Amino acid sequence: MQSELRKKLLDAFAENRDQYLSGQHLADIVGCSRTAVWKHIEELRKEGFELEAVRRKGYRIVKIPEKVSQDEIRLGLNTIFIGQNIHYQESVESTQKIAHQLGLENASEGTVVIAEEQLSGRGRMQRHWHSPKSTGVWMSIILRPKLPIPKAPQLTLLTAVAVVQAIEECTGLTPEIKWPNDILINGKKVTGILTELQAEADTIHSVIIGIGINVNQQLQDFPEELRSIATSLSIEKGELFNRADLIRSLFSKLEKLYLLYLEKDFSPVKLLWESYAVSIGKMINARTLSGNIYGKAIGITEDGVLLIKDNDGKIHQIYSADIELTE
Ligand code: BT5
Repeated sequence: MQSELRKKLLDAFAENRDQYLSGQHLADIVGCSRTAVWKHIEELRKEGFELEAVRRKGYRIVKIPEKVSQDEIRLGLNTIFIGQNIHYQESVESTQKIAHQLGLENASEGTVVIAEEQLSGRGRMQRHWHSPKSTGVWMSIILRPKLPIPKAPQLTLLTAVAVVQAIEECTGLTPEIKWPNDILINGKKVTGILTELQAEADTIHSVIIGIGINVNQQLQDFPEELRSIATSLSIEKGELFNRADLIRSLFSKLEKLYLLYLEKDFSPVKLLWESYAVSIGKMINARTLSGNIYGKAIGITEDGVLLIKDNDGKIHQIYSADIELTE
């Protein structure tokens, strides 16, 4: 209830960014007393919001804190379910871990775990994901599609499309997707996606989609070993970006694509994915658990499986691998 009031208040400020809103007007919109409005405004101030109060005019938001907690993200969020329920913490081991727990506890679809920093962020196969404080987007989203398990990889590809669209919208940069889960700008990794499942028998109970986006890091913020392979939006564009804007845009793109996918299956998403894919049509080396496969990436199947044609003309279906572009 408290948080419902807070959301209405923030929505009112978001819709009237440059105007003063009187205490009474806010109380009417939110449906509470003027004293309650005042209390909420004091709480927002404690969280770092700057709210100007002018006698006989009312309140106006002057500055939003550079954080990615529920309140900053809710300011102008226009989704139905993704991001409507946010678990925010300053510092966590991994947002995946918390999201898994919430998934088991039946958290609603679209629940998101976000942190300012991760102490042991992880990639695929327990690799480390570098997640320094307040410079990137480190989050995990819980979805509950009623799908058979083999379809789950499609959600990684769908998420990649949503991330690319959000980055394009917020920065004007044009990222590319490297199958299955890397988003690159000028050949360097700006985002990684980690899709994990909670399944019962052969159906999905929940999908935990981990997304790590490098936003405001500078080169020296990356450890030595990542400097030649990783980048951030800020390095590429030469300016700093508001992470909450990016997250809102991502929630909105993701929700639209996900609803489209549930209604029309993977085909429309596949077309979009292919338009952003850097690997298709190129010679690649795929390192799989059962060995290396070298050949031309000729496309993805309806299930999101990568197809590689080797030099003998044999077509291999790749379900999971690290790929390297060799041309
Ligand atoms: C991924 O794994 O790319 C998936 C990364 C998912 C991270 C998110 S953050 C929120 C959520 N919570 C988590 O704990 N994880 C998820 P993979 O394809 O295995 O790539 C991992 C490799 O990327 C590492 O071995 C490094 O080489 C490189 N790497 C690590 N940190 C990076 C960074 N910040 N930017 C770019 N590359 C990085």
